Amino acid sequence: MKYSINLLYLLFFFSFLITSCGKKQTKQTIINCNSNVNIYYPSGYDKSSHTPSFAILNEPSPLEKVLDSSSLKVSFSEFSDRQIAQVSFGSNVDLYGTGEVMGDLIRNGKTVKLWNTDNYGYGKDNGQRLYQSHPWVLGVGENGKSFGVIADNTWKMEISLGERITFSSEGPAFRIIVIEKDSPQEVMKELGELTGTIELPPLWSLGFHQCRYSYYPDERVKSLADTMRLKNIPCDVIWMDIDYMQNFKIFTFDSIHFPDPKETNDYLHKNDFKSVWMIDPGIKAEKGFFVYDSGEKINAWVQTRNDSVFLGKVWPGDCVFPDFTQSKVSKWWGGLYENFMAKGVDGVWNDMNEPAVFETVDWTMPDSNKHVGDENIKNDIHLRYHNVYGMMMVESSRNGIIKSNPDKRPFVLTRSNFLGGHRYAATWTGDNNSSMKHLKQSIPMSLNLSLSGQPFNGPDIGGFAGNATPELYAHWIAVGAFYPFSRAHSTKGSINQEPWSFGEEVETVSREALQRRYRLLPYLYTLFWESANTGMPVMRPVFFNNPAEKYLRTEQENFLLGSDLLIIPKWSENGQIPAGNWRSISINGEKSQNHKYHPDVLIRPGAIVPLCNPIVSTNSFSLDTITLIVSLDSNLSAKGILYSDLGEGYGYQDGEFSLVEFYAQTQKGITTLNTKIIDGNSFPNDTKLNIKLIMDGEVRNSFGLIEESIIIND
Ligand code: NBV
Repeated sequence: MKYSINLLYLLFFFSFLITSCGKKQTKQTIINCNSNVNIYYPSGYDKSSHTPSFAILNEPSPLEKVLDSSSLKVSFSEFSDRQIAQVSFGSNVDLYGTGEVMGDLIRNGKTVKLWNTDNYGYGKDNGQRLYQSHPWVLGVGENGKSFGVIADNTWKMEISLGERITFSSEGPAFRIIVIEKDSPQEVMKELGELTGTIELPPLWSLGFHQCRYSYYPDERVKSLADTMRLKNIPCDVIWMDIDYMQNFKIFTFDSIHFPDPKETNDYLHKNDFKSVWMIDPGIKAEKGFFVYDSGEKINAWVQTRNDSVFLGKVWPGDCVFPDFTQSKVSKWWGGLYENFMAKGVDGVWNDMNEPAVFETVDWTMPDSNKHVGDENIKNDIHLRYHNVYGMMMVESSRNGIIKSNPDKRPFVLTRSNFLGGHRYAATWTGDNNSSMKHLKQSIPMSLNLSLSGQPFNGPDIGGFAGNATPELYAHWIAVGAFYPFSRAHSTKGSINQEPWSFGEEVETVSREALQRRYRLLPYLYTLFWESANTGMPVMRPVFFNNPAEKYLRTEQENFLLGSDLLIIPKWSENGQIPAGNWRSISINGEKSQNHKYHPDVLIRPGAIVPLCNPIVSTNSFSLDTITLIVSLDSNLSAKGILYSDLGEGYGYQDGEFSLVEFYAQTQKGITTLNTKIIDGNSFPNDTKLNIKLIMDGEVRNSFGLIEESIIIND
């Protein structure tokens, strides 16, 4: 405690120093834009050092009339060799965002370094710089009025959140974009407008993923898949980590352990699984290796300050690194996926893309390395492009995968990324530890990533480094079923960490946890659809229910899945619950309230949550029968929404989807449920509805067909 007060004191002291001594104030220009967005340019702003913007996809349109409506003050200065932007926001504001960070949900008093770092066990720099950079802060003031601040800057930077928000960069002067709205939800939507949102992912990627460093040989992969099915554990995806490659050479397969990857993938597909395979950026510098040779031909590599090819050590030994600032390199890289995907690969995992480089001072390439660029992206040093290296890589991967499989939705998972990079890939939070501390930490971490524009994220369930205990694994899988991205993973040399590895009790907990996730798929998929359309996160902090309520603002154990379900992990002791009659529900017959591991799940008063039948793979997803969990509010009414489509491909863009609303209302003691198809052309009209009206202390069941008005009797 004392320690943190001292730290806070130091932080304020330094921000005071920066604001008062040795500082050279810089003039600024303000451009007022539509939708309450203002852009602030410092006088020394050189466009060519920052454009095209990596974060901003849709430039806000300037207003003709200049307004000075902002309640925030932005100032620019130079201090020593750093460029500084400060945003003053008044008092009583809670700050969030700043991307993938360790520590509390509330970011006030914190400092984060934006320098993408391979940070095993989150040990380096006390976890204050991790794999991704999000120069973004969300502020929530009194009455819920909110703002968002983007420092549109890829250069190495630090964000300190004291009395002011201070961005301090090692690069040239940069612009600040400020969004001001009445609620944090509106700020998130505006962020989605500016950065673009995720594209609708394939349904299978919302299932459970089983990973390990590494499952090999192919027979082990198959027997893992068999055991999943034998034990009736819901699972959609098996992951192939780095050991599937021939001597760690990307786009190759080990001739002994994976002699026929197509056959392995076929086997998985036959058993209703998908496969995801890893691709790293480091390419073995070896003449005769087709990836190296073909890249060499187009001078694809990042250069040293002396204009020679940069060589760095990663898994295969000496490696070269694609320079994704060149569009020809990005295209060449994308093209490499054609034969790879043709082996039946379903998804791609881009790891080590900070980029991580072994045996170097800072575990990456030198700041002075050179990127060649092209007519769109200017040539510049690595200090400028380091934080977006992973983002450029996944954009190139994604484009190549789409080209290879034009009828399928791509799935890419990335370790490194930047604000706006959610457009190209989902993410996981890197190498956490198998510890209760990191399990608890995963909630605020995923929430802040979600509040930084990346809805599709989650940590390694069970923990990556070290060994999970049965107790830890049970807690983790029980909560992990509710992460937007739900994948179990563990490192080489650790004990087995599959759902059945910890004895019968944990196996049962795992099965039940994942059955809960799978029954929730219609709801979850609707949330991803909402996110793709509006930028709203899937996993949300509790204060999203009522941003004006100060007591909800610090809650970081309980969390919301969408707006209608509140997840209460078992370790949550005095967790805050929003006002109103939030009722506990059973998703698949489980009794979670008194369960040792399963989080209690509460439904919002006034919500209707759709469930599908129990399934073990999204391949069997169907809307033949929908269960609706209904909880009436104090006006005795409830409403829910369901989006559905084929879960794959792009038919939904041509109307092959359905958007349905459900309404329940009690009048004169009779509760009736009605359905309204509000959009799309593909809802099965013979869908059976199984309605569960959650009352205080009892559940009333009723059945009917979709187009009927259904009376919920007892
Ligand atoms: O490819 C091996 C691992 C991977 O399992 C993990 O998820 C990544 O974060 N990778 C890092 C490299 C080695 C880690 C020790």
